[in-house]
Amino acid sequence: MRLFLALVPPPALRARLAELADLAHARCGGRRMPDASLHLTLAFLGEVDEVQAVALGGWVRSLEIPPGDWRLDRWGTFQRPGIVWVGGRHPDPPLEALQRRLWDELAPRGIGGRPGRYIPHVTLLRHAHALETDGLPDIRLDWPYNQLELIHSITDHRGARYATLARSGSP
Ligand code: 2AM
Repeated sequence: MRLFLALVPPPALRARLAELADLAHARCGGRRMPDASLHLTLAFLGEVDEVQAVALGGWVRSLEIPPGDWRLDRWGTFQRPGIVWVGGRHPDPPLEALQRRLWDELAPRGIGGRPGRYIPHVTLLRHAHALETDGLPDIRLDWPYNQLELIHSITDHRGARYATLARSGSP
């Protein structure tokens, strides 16, 4: 099972991100993320077996995460695989501390793959034809959060869809 830990946007923010995805798609093409799939990955865990997934679910439910507020105020792109995203202009210390804490707790649970550098981002497009974000509107959005989710990425011929396995602070 391919799993990751993520923040899921509150409904009003999801709607705003969806509008931005539409604008970006009109300009850059590619594959727009479905509204229901918009998220911020905190840690990509990769492939784990079912026993590990159950244990990770228990751990996630036991987590209390400090409430935070992430400012989204920039567009960005990754060359491969043609990702257009929105994220923060400045580093966000509480978000980075949360990401570090998660990896500190994942390592003893047998999960590797801690990234050298964490770039918090919300993917809006994949396989964009043009990685050009000039001309897209300025952004200033706030993402209040107090919960993270353990999510299963299920891939089939239609692409990936996501299923939440556990939420923090909800035993
Ligand atoms: P992306 O949006 O930048 O592609 C589910 O696939 C989530 O995990 C996505 O947010 C994706 O990031 C991220 N992800 C997928 N593969 C990854 C990898 N090898 N390393 C880090 N993050 C990855």
